[in-house]
Formats: sequence, C-alpha cells, structure tokens
Amino acid sequence: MEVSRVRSDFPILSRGDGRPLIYLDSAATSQKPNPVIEAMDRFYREYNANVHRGIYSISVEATEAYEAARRKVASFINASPREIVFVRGTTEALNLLAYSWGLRRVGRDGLVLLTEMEHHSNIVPWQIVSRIAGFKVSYLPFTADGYLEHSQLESYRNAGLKVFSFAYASNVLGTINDVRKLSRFAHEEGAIAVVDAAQAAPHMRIDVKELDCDFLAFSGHKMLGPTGIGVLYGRRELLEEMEPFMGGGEMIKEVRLTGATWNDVPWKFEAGTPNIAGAIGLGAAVDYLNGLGMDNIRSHEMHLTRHALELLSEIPHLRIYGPADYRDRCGLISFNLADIHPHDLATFLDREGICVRAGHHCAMPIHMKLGLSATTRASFHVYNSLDEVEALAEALRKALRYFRVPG
Ligand code: 7TS
Repeated sequence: MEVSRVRSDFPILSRGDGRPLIYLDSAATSQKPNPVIEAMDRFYREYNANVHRGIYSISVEATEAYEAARRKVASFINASPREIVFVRGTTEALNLLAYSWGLRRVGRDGLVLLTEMEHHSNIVPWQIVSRIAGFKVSYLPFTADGYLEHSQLESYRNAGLKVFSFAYASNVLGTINDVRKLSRFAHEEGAIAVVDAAQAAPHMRIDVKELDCDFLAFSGHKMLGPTGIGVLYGRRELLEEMEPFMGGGEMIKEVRLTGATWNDVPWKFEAGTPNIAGAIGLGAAVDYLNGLGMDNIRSHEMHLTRHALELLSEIPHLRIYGPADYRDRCGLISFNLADIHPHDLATFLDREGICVRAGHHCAMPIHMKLGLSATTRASFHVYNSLDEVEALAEALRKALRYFRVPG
C-alpha cells in the first residue's frame, strides 16, 4: 500500500497548520477520504429527497443510492442485503439487540455472557435490560497478558446461556478474539453469538459466514465513513423472528388504531427517516476500503503495530497493555509512561502535533481490572506511516525529559 498516495485522499491530513497532522486516534473515529466527502456532498447538492416514499425521480434516485449502499455493505461482510440493518452505530445496534432479543428471548432464568474486555456499549444495554427482564449477566475474564480465558468457558456449560456477546477486537488491549471459537461455544449451548466488530470491520476482512456468528455490529465513522451511520448484521431468519426495537414510519406494513403489522426485514428495524447521506457515505467508504484491499490494510496495520511495539518497548518506564505478539492485535496500543497522567501526556503529545486518546476509552472495567484509572492510546489506520510511529516514539522520549522522569 502506497501510504503517501493514500494520504493525499484525506484533506484533513494537510490542514495547513505549518506541519502535518499526525492523527493516531482512528480507534475513536477515522478520517474521511475525498470520495466519501464527495458522495455525501453530491447527494445533498443533486438528489436530496426522502427514501422509500416519493415517486418523483430524485426520490427514486435517493432510494436507489441508499439501497445500493446496503448492497455494498452486505457484500463487504459476505451477507445478503436483507440482513443489513442501518442504525446509528455499534451502540445503537447493541441496544437494539438487547431490547429486541434480550428483553423477549432470554427470560428470567437465562444468562447473557459478555467478556471483561467489552466497550461500555456492549455492557450497559444488557445491564439495563437485565433489570427489566431479570436475566443474569456474567463476564468471561481476560488474562494478565490480554487474552480471553478460554478455559473458563467450560464453567458456562448448561448454565442457561442465551446470548454470548463479545468484541472481535478490544479497543483498549487490542486483542483480536477467536470469533469462530466463541461462536461455536454459544451455538453448542443453544445461545446466539453476537459480535461487536467496531474495531475489526474497519481493519480486516470480515466474512460472517466463516465467522458463523448470528449478529455483528459496526460503526461507519471508524471505517472512513461518516458519523451517525452503522450496521447491525443479523441472520435473516433471526431478524424475521425478532420484534422491532423502535416504532414509527417506514417500519410498518399497515397501521390501524388497534394495532400494526411490520414491514419486511430489514426495514422493520429502520423506523423513521434514516441517515440517507450517511448510508451513501458509508457505501463510498466501503468502495474505498475495497479499492485498497482489506488484506492489504491488515498487513499495513500489522507492520505499523509491530514497529510501534518494538519502538515503544525500548522506551524506559513505558508499560504496554495487551498481547505482546503483534499478530494477535489490531492496530492500536494502549500504554502508560512512568507516572505521567495520560491526560498530561496526551496534552504534551498534542503540542508535538500528535493526536492520541487518553482516558478509560469507554472501557472502565478493563482499567479497573488492570488497576489503572486511565491509559494513553495510539491507534492506526490506512493513512498512518512508519514515520509517524517514529515521531510518536521520539515525542514520548521527549516527554520523559519534559516531565523530568528520573533515569
Ligand atoms: N465497541 C467497541 C469495541 C468500540 O471501540 C466502540 C467505540 C464502540 C463499540 C461504540 O461505537 P460507537 O460508534 O457506537 O460509539 N470506541 C471508541 C473508542 O475507543 N474511542 O472512542 C470511541
């Protein structure tokens, strides 16, 4: 992958502050290439209209573009278009499932299994619904080196497991989990397997059939697309069985004062006017990612991660969290430098022109388990270069001097 060519597609990287922007926070949100910005601009300038309603030509055009985006997303993960529900993002996808599946299908004696390395969006919705439905929520632990404790799975045999929902890749530890294995366990116990792919879909090839999961959620804004659009993939027969999450226009077949019947899937889950420009932008992002090739993207990010792990581990007083082997990680590294508070460190790095995230990254249980209040995180995407990784390492060494960390 030719990084300099890729970089020229991202206007924000040459903002003109007199120095290039070193953006190492793509795990929070990615930057957007010209084709995504232009696709959304074209929609608003040339054929803005609501979808699935009008019979005039620009409305038909808007509907076609919206549904074409669904087809692109479907083939991106080897699903069929009817299995793709457009939502606001991973958070909404998981809330939809917690309510539509968790509330009705788990039952008082049921168990929802999560892991200790989840983002809050794969914890809190299940906790909220468990208070209404009465089911139990348990967490598969992770080890000191950042891997899920697979051996502990056996303790959840014959335990009334109904849902097993887990991250494909952790947004703090970087661990890539064995989705096939975890899904198989769920199915052996008669449960559904739900995958939070927020940190995976933007960076590696995903095939829902190979993974053998039942549901998979991800966000457009982390995969070079716009904010406010995301995806819930669900196996068609499960979506058919499932009750809607939100009611309103568009998701119905017929409404009477005494009740209503539902639209076909996936529209049954898309109440109200959707994020049309967002879906079109996401479709353009998928085209862009495919143009680079997901396997090339993964190789590029593995290369950066390997290099970053090497450089960072040579820095005195720097502690890296998560797996030591770069092949088991997605392109993000969380760390602490001496006892410098991550907020101070991130502020220092910002002055060096480097954007990183600091805090608990919406994963407080991971930090509590590690005995930390916060970490600093650098994360990569297609536009990041080895030079930027080196600039980060250099700036961290400078921070040691600036904060007067002794020897
Ligand atoms: N799941 C994981 C694993 C995530 O990393 C995130 C966002 C979400 C779910 C929620 O996605 P959203 O698009 O609905 O917000 N993670 C981060 C992060 O690490 N820093 O900012 C957002």
